[in-house]
Parts: sequence; C-alpha cells; structure tokens
Amino acid sequence: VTLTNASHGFGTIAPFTQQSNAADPLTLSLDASTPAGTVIPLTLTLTYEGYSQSEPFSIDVGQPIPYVTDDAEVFLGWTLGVPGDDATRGKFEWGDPSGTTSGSDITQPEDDHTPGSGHNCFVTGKAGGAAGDNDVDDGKTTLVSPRFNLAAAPSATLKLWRWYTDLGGTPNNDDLLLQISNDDGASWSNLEVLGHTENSWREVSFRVADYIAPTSTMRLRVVAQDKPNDSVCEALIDDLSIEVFEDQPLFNVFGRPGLNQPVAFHLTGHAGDSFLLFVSSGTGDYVVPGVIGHLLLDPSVLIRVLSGVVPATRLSRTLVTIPSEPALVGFTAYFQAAVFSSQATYLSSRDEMTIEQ
Ligand SMILES: [Ca+2]
Ligand SMILES: [Ca+2]
Ligand SMILES: [Ca+2]
Ligand SMILES: [Ca+2]
Repeated sequence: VTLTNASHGFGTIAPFTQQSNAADPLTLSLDASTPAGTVIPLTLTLTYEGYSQSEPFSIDVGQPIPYVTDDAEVFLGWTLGVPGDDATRGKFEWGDPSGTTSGSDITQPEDDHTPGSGHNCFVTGKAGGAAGDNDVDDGKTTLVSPRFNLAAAPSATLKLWRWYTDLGGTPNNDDLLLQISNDDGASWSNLEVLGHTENSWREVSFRVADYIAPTSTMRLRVVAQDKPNDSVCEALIDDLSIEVFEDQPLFNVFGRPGLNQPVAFHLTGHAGDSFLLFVSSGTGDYVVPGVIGHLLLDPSVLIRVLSGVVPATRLSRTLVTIPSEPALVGFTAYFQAAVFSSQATYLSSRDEMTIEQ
C-alpha cells in the first residue's frame, strides 16, 4: 500500500467558506497482488487551530460477491427451538408476522424486511393481538440456521436484518444474542449482544474471520429471551446473506436436506459464465488438463444435476427439493460445478449434504 500526497495543507479557511484538495487529491495505490478481501485500515487526521481529530476507517480490496442468500420466503429448514429453551410463549416461528403495538411503539412489525413481494421471516410468536399476547415470556427461545460451508470462503461477511423490541414494564433489561459456531453447533461465539430496543429493521454485518475461524461446518444462532420476565420482547430475523471476495467459482448447499424439503444450491461465477453441476457419491482429487482447479469428485459415479448461466448478480441460486425417498436417509452427496468462461474452464469448490429424515 502506498499513499501519495498523504497530507494536505489547506492554509487559512475563511469563516463560512470551504476548501477542496480535488486538484491534488490523496491517492492510495495497491500492489496488484493484494488479495481480494484484504482490509486496509486507514486513519484520517484533521489538525486545526492546535486541535487534532482522528477518524479510523478501512477499505476492502475487491468487490464482494453473494455466496448465500436466504430471504426466508421459502423455509430452508432452520431449527426453531432447541433443548433447554424455557420460553413459554413467543417462541421462534417462521412465517408472516402480524403487527402489534404498545402505546406509540411498534413492538412487532406487520411486514417482514424483504422488499417487494416478501412476506416471511423468523419471528418470536408471529400472531398479533395485544403487545403482551405473543411476545417472549418466561425465558429464552432459540433459532439456529442450517449448516453452511465457509472452508473455501475465508473472506466471508455474514449479513442479516434484525428487529428487536425490549419494552414494557421494565424495558431494555434483556439481551438478544447473535452467535456463530464453526463446529456445527458444539460451541458458540458471540457476534453481537444487543441489550436495548432497536424496533426497526436494521442490517448488521460481521466479517466472520474477525470472530471465529471459518470452517465447513458453520451455523448461526439467535437467542431471544425475557429474563427477568417483565418485558414486551420481540425478535425478528430476515434476509440473511453471506458475501465473499474469492473470485474463483464457489459452490455451496444451504438448507437442511430433509426428505421432500427444499435446499438452495448456490454457485458463484462471473456474469454470463455457463456451468454444469455434478453430483457424486464419492470424493477424489484429480488434475484435469486445461482446467483451473482440481476435480474433487469420484469420476466413476458422476451425474450431471443442473446446468445454467451465472446471472448479473454473480450468484446462481436454484431451489431443489430432496426426493421423498426414505432409502436416501444417511446418503452423502458431493457436488462440484464446472464453470465455462470465455477465457478458461474452472472447477468450483466442493460441498456436500447428508440426507436427513
Ligand atoms: Ca423475508
Ligand atoms: Ca410476537
Ligand atoms: Ca414478555
Ligand atoms: Ca425482561
């Protein structure tokens, strides 16, 4: 990283006027080998009349690409409630929330966050009524995401939109927890502990590697609780997304692969690239002449499951329903895509799913 003109003197600025350094701007140069996703910390210091004021900020190298999206319009098998939950009302549900109010405050919104035709989200007791009828009471309720694979996406940033109300008799004495696991839920790290009402849809964003090492067995957990039990407590979650800076094609499955249940197949690429997605019952590691990336499937049992073109968003997303075939329970399917750009042919990262009941 090279800074050119890293400082600039404005001289004397007359009252109620402004000065610009546009003719001689501060310039930041990066070595071309700087990896995408690198975060460059910078500090802007303003010095004037003997005072000095510093503002830290950072810039990300490269352009983020969507890797997982879940607008919650289709239920992808999130876990609603876990052993140990003790809330008696207002447990996490999936669906279309009914609005509630307390005085002039909206406690539960009538609408989910997804723009346009969206209706559904995750909500603590989706029914309406009085503010205290279907809010969290007597303890905690937990929402857990399906497993997601970040092994090939260490630059991942997880984003979601949340709503949190903690009003009523004793407001703001509870915590909404956003937590992440890299060992399939065996242990959890806090992303955010929110201890006060933010009763509007707000986006929060977490660079995963700042909190925990990215692995193939990641999960997100949300815990809402009325403890002590004296508040109108509501939590809503919508529009989860994961963005990455890795430029090579990445494939992942998002959703609980239960019989007759939908999962989302996600493949990143460049707009206009065509692709073929393959499934195999086994893995391998083979060099394929003329192709970038290794074949990570057992080539003796390759079946083509999908073909398509990567859209302008750079993420191809296809919902696939697991067959309703009990004999498949326990079967592990491995997936990898071949992606064809005008310059080269690539093999994507591999992901897998083990079919559940
Ligand atoms: Ca939604
Ligand atoms: Ca509710
Ligand atoms: Ca309550
Ligand atoms: Ca409380």
